[in-house]
This record gives sequence, structure tokens and C-alpha cells, in this order.
Amino acid sequence: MPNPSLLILPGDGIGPEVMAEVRKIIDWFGANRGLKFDVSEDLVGGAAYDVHGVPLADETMAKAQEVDAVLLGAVGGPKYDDLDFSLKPERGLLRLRKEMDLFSNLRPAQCFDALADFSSLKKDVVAGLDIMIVRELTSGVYFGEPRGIFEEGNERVGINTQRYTESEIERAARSAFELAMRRNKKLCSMEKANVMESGVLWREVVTRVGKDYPEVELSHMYADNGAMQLVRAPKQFDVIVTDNLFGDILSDCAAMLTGSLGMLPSASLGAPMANGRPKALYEPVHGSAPDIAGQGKANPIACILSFAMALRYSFDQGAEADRLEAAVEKVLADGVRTADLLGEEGVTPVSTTQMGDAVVAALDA
Ligand code: GGG
Repeated sequence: MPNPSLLILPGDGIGPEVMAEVRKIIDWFGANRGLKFDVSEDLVGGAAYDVHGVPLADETMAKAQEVDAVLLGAVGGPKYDDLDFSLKPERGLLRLRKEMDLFSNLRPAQCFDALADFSSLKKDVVAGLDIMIVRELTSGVYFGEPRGIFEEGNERVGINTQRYTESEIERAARSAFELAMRRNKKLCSMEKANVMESGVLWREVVTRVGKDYPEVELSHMYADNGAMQLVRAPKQFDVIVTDNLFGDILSDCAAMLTGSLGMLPSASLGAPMANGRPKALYEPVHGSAPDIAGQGKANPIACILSFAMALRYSFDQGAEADRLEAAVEKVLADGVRTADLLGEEGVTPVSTTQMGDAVVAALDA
């Protein structure tokens, strides 16, 4: 049997720094757990633009379609702010999501015990928090047409279109119900059915899909209320399903319940491939953080936990994913903190590299 294949796209800003730490973890699993991967590396985002003049080369896109999983760091940066919209680094990532048809983006927000005091909220509100946000990833206002900046009379108008078909809503909803079935059988769907037509359809379709999952307790919430409830009482939720834009915003909000945006991994999953595993791309929820890039300050945990999700969802290695997550938990319990996780007086932050080394040492322990 050939080794499973993994395409690594470090991207821009802190992407390459956090990915270097994941490479250590991948090597550890090869050396210590007999889990060897065929790893290849390529460019995405601004890094691809600098070399190829586009944020994702066709050859890289083709490779991404062939491998068992893609692991991506982050894209974007001020250097590319003035580029034509079609050439911006983010368009490389959007192309990957769209052409791989990764419609279901799983964003778990878990509060590790060691960080419960550090979250933006009171300890009793977040201790033990374990929720999963399912963000629809290939449609909605990110991709709807018409889009663009047009002349209208004597001024310009910027247009984006929020658009969802029933089948797009249905497949995202189904993936969320399936997850809910494997968790606490509770699903909350968030939209703005009070002001948006797409929200009315979203609610109707999710309700219809729910008939196939009678064991799942389904509720609906307007997304603005959902944001407030996430901050007020996040443990009322188990799985949340929402659209592309609301999912982006709500998951950043949920990140602060866990302590830092540097803690949140994600898995973007599509339809099953010939081997029965879903097409998949794994990436930290955070972006390229140009303000701290190159300073060794970035927290690599979100990217490391994204690899744990790859072990679980693409490589059928749930026990090894648990092992890696436990190593992260141990490191945090030991008080190791990157700068984004500093709150306690007298704690000196570790660098990105030191955090990666600490996770490897915890795996060894
Ligand atoms: N690792 C995530 C990342 O690089 N995000 C930047 C980005 O392109 N975000 C677009 C979005 O997901 O809304």
C-alpha cells in the first residue's frame, strides 16, 4: 500500500512559521507511530503570486485534487492590498475550496481546562466548552453573482450577492446533522430569516432535512442573536450550522471563548473520494497575521490541531488524533504559553518553535 499523500501549502505571513512546527509533528508520527506520509509542498496566496503571478497555479490546483489531504497555513498580507481582486492571495484559497467542492467546514471550539481562566469570559461560562461550528464553504455571498464594483450614475457601487440553492443548503445541513448524531444530538441553525430571502430558504431546507434525523433536537436562531448567545452562554450549543459569511464571523467569535484565535483548527470536507474518505483541506482558522510574521510569536497550536483533524477525518487515525490533542493539552497544562495566550503575571512567552518542540516532547513523554 502506498503511503497516504499530503500536500502542504504554508502560504503567507505566519503560515510558513506554524507549518514548520507541524512538519515536526508529521515527522514524529512517521518515526514513532509508523504513520508515514508522502508529503509534497507548494505555494499558495501571495507566495504563489510572487513566483507565478497568480495566487494558485493550475499545477498546484491539480495536485490538490489528487492527494489524500491538503494542509494549508494562511494567506494574505498588506503587500498584496493593491492587487486586482482576482489576483489577491485569498482568491487562491477560495479557488481551492470551490474547485475541491469543500462544502462543509468544521470549526471546533474547545476550551482546554488550562485556558479556562484566560478566555475572554468567566471560567464557569467556558470551562469544558466543546462546540462545533459547521460553516457552508462553497457558496453564499463569497461566490454569488453579480459581484463587482460598477459605475452607477456619477458614483460607483460595490455589489456582492448572497445566493443559496436548496441543494447547497441541504448538503451542508446533512453534514451538520450527521455530526450532531455522533455528538450530543443537538443542532442549532443560524441565519437571518427575518431580513434575508436566502435565510428563509435556509431555515425551510434545514427543517426539512431535520425530518430525516428525528433524534436530533433542532433549533433555529437569527445569527445576530447567535453571536450574542455564543458570548452569553456558549455551552447551550453543541453543533451550529450556518452559511459562509456568518460562519466566518461566528467562529472568530467562538475562538475567543477558547482563549485565542491561535487555538482554532478547521477541516473543510467535500464528497467522498474513491477510497471512501472525503476530499479535504485542513487549515487553522486564523489568517496570516502580518503584524507578527517573522518574529517567532505565532501560536502553532491551531495548525497542529488541524493536522489532528486530518488524522481523524482523512486518515482514519482517531486514536492518533486523540494522542496529539492530549499532547497539546499537556503542554498547556504545564503552563507553556505563546504570546497570544499570556495573561498571568510573570509568565514568559515561548516562541513558535519552542511551542512546537514542547508538543513533540509531550508526544515523547
Ligand atoms: N487559514 C485561514 C486563512 O488564511 N484565512 C484567510 C482567508 O482567506 N479568509 C477568507 C475566509 O475564510 O473568509
